[in-house]
Amino acid sequence: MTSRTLTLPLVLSLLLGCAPDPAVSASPTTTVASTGLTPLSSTEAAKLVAVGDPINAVLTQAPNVPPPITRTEPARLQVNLEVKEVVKPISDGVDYVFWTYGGDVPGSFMRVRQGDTVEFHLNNHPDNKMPHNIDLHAVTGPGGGAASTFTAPGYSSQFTFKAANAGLYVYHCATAPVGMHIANGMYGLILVEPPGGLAPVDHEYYVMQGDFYTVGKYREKGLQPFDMQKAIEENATYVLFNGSEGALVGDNALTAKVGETVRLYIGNGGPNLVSSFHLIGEIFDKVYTEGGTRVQENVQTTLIPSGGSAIVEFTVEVPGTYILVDHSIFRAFNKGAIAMLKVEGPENVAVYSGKEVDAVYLADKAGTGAAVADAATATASGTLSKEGQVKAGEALFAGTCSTCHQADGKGLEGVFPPLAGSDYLLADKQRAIGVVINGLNGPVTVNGKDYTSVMPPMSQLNADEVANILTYVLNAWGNDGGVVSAAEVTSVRASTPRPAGAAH
Ligand code: HEC
Ligand SMILES: [Cu+2]
Repeated sequence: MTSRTLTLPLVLSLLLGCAPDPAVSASPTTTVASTGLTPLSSTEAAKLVAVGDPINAVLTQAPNVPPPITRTEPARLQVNLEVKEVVKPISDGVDYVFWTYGGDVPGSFMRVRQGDTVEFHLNNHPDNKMPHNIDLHAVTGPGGGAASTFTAPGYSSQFTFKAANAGLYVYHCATAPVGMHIANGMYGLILVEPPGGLAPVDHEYYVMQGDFYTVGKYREKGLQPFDMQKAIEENATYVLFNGSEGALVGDNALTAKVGETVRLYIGNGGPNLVSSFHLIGEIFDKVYTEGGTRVQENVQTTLIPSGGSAIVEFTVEVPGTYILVDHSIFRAFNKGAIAMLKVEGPENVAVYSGKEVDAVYLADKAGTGAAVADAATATASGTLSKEGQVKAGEALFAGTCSTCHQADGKGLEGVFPPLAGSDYLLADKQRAIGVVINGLNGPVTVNGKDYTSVMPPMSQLNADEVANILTYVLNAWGNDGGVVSAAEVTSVRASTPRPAGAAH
């Protein structure tokens, strides 16, 4: 990957500690091997005195980041943050009661300058049910502000702190039970820029991981309550970027153009899991490890602790869809920890020869994901048609079954039996449901040919998904039709003895 290039005036302004002029473009005059930010010491910063009238801080909702600070003096900055308890989708057809800073998960992004005096107002909306507070990791002082900001519904509280240390900091609620408040989405990021700021880039985005615990299984429909026991056992139902499955996929993906520089402010709210943050098909040119001021270079995967952060920077050189994951990979494919960065622009065959193979990674998010979402909504309201099942099933088949049985359902001679025109499949619907739920261990004869192989149980699929996939299979490639309902799947599942804990 390329190293950053800076113009001489910009370098000088950085060295002199002035704010970089955003109008200065990065033309390749001088190359600087940056070793990180050049912050003041916290003792120096703590002595700075605010200049001028108080100003209102710009707060943004993820994935947006407030603009870089161009002030050259410390200020008195007023932050107004409202806590709202809201019902929102956590996945297609699945709702959850989130507790939020600013209405969204993660909470509003705050950007301040090192040495600023921050006058912090926490407002707990009158419709809320719970008291809340805030612990900002950027604060020096007991509880990071927690005790001073304990606020009942319908009240506001205020405290003031000096942003003495530069870096990217997590904030979160610290009201008992603390784990529950965090698990419900009460966390966000505050960036404390050193006086010289960060080098200009083309795009800055805000992405924050969190783990969620619901009484229902992954993707089980309806309003799902928080499950305290699962949280204590650290057995996450969902692991998500920006608070919902699909928050950053498809039309909501992050975007960039070939040749542009991207900076991600990544946080991990937890409450429990440590993130192995990775961007498939990219290498981080720079990582401000743990959100501090030192830079590590050429990093593939960076570890982000619960209650920690990282700043990553890279240049995109090849067009296509890049997938952000927690590389603890079951979380990506089976708990929702997937986000996308879509890069547009001319191919760059010198760097990469072409041919996109991302479908394997994207599974049902590859493009037809809308059909799955529609089916989920229709199922929840009891109005899903056979056509709806077929459409959703097609998308799920592409992400789940086609790797082995192939997109045309013909399988692979001697290895994977066909589903198109399969006498085995079409003879017995209950048996076919059983194969998908429990897998199949050869020998088996399909259309006169013997297979002695293994199909793993597809236990990650819920009853709706199995029903939709099989309805698609029964109506594709000249198969003679038929419908499989979620109720039939549930009854086959109930009649099959399974080891305890095997159901996802
Ligand atoms: C990892 C590869 C793999 C995946 C993924 C897979 N299968 Fe299979 N499937 C097999 C193999 C191998 C067999 C034959 C097993 C044997 O020899 O006993 C099989 C057998 C079957 C059969 C019975 C034989 C036939 O051809 O009618 C059905 C039905 C079936 N699979 C459906 C599915 C569906 C639906 C999915 C997606 C939910 C799926 N499979 C996913 C490998 C796979
Ligand atoms: Cu709270």
